[in-house]
Amino acid sequence: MFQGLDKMDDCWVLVVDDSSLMRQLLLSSLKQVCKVSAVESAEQAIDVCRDAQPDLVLMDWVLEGMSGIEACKKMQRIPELSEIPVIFVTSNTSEANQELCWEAGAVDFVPKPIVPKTLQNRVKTHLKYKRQTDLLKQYSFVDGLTGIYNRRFFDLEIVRLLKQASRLQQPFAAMMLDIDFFKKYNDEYGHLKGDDVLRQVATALKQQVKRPIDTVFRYGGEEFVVLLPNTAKKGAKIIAEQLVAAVKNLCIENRGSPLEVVTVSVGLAFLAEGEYCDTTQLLHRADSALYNAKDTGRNKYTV
Ligand code: GH3
Ligand code: MG
Ligand code: MG
Ligand code: MG
Repeated sequence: MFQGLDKMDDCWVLVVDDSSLMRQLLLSSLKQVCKVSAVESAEQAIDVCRDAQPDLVLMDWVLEGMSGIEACKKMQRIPELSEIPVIFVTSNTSEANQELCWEAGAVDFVPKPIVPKTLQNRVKTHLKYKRQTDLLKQYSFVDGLTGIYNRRFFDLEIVRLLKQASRLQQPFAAMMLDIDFFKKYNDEYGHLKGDDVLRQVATALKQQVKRPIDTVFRYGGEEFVVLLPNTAKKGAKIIAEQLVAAVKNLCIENRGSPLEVVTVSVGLAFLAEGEYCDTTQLLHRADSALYNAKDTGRNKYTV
C-alpha cells in the first residue's frame, strides 16, 4: 500500500530564516533530499503556505517581524495550514524554549549549529510521515469506484461548510441526485456495466461543477450530493439544470427506462444569507425535493 514512500523527489520543504548564510546552508544540504525553497520572514512563509502548501516547514525562531513561534501558532489556527508540519531550527535551545516550540505545535526541534546529516534524516522521516498521512486521507475520503469524495468526507465537510456559511452570512445550496431506474439498468446489463455508469455519471457531474469550492460526493449506492457554498437560488438552479442535461447527454442506453437513456433526478435545497439549519434539516429538504422530481417524471430537478 505504501510503496515508493522513500522517494522524496516530489516533496517540497520551505525554509524560513532571516540569515542569508543560514538559508544557503539549509538549501544546499536539503536539495540532496527533496525540493526546497526559502523565505526570510514568517509573513512571507504564511503567504507561500496559503498559495501552495509545502509538505514541511523549517522554521527559524528569531525573525524580523513575526517570530517563528507566533507563525507556528498562527498556522495551527488556519485550517488549510494546520496540517503542515513545522520543525524549529534554532539556537534558542534551553529547555524552556524547547517547551515553547512543542506548545506552539512543532513536530520536531533541530538545534543550531546544524549537523547536515542529522537534519537531512529528520526531514526525510517527517516527509515520510506526511506522505503516509496524505495517502491515508486519500484512501479514507475518496470513493474507490468513482474517484470522487465519499460519504465519510461529506459528513465532515457539510458540518464545516454550514458553519462557514453561517459565519460569513453567505447563501448555500445543496443537491441530492439519484440515478433513475438504475435497478432496471443493473438487471438489464449487469452490475459491472452498472459500475461503469456510476463512474461515467460521477465524471460528468464533476466536469460540470467548475468552481474549486464546489464539491461532488458519492453519498450512497447511486446517489450523489453536490455542495455549492456561497451560491444563491438562481445560480444553483442553473447548475442543477446543467447537471441533469449533462447526464442525459452521455446518451447511455437504458432499455429499462421509459426515458431510454440513463438520467438523474435532482432535489435542490437552499439556505438564504443569515439562515441556519443543520445537516439533517438540509438533507431532508433536498431529499423531499428529490422525491418530488421522481414523482413528477424524473430527468429533472425540483426545489
Ligand atoms: P428510481 O428511479 O426510483 O431511483 O429507481 P431505481 O431503480 O434507481 O431505484 P433505487 O434508487 O432504489 O435503486 C438503487 C439501485 O442502485 C439498487 C442497486 O442495485 C443499485 N446500486 C447501488 N449501488 C450500486 C453499485 O455500487 N454498483 C451497481 N452496479 N449498482 C448499484
Ligand atoms: Mg533568525
Ligand atoms: Mg437510490
Ligand atoms: Mg435510483
